[in-house]
Amino acid sequence: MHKNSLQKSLFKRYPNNPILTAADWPYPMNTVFNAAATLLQDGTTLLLSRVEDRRGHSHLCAVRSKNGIDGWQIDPQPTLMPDPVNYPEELWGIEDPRITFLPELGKYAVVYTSFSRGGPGVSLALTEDFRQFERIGDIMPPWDKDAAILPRRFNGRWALIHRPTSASLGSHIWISYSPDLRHWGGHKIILEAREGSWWDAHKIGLSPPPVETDRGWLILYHGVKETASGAIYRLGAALFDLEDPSICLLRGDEWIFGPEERYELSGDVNDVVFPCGTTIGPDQDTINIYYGAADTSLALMSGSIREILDWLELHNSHEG
Ligand code: BMA
Repeated sequence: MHKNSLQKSLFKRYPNNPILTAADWPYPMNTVFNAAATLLQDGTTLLLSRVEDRRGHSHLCAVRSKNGIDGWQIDPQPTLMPDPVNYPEELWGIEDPRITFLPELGKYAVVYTSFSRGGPGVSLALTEDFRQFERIGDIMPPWDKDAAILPRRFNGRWALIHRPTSASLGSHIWISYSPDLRHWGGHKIILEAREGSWWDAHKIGLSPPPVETDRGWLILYHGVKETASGAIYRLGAALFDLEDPSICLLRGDEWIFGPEERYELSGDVNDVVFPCGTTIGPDQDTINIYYGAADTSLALMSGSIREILDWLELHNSHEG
């Protein structure tokens, strides 16, 4: 019996999870996890998955499916490889992408973690087809990760949600703005990690890119609890103002999704669920969430945006 079986879950796991594992891959590698997701113009689901090779370095590989569930076509070669000669910040790999379609540019923004000697930083590339990429390069220096761009400008400026870490301040979620996607400023904390025994104490980060709803920007974020047997990565929710995404309207008290199934509890890193991408169904309410499980495989769950927002209203708490 699952520990949460007495509580109604907001999400249903796909029964044949995991949807993608190393066994599916057309070339040698170690693991596939933490994939960005988007729906292409023709309705195809594209996942840009993080693939870790057998040196331990990651690259990105595109996989496509007509129904977003099975029949995945995996690119026969890595789609986006680290390029440390031209981008030294990519020395030890590129990880954990998030995709946002930017209608103003007619391009997808792919924000990913570049793993440099200085630690993880945030990099940006633009693409129209996930075959050719225009690298903008490092947009936030180390330590910084878990970033995504919002799909439109606010008062003329693009907005980036990200998670810098510093010894004195800790690991909270920030927003920064840019007139041109290259120069960023106006940095501000928008959601703080809680403290003490909370599930999201000390370290939080954006998971998938914010989802626009009629009540505000829905942010699903991961919270990390340090325990005697290691860290537990779970998912929580918060809602931000539609016109000013730096304003937090609601924040859930409990986590809404955590590791319970075998493939989430055990793998290269135990006790991790780590979503980096969502797609929205034709009913405009179903949210499909693609998540890395135990840093080893890719899994899928779905829920209802309306139910998550209703839950947030009942569970709103700004205590820390
Ligand atoms: C985080 C990120 C994720 C990873 C998670 C658990 O810090 O590096 O890529 O899934 O740790 O190992």
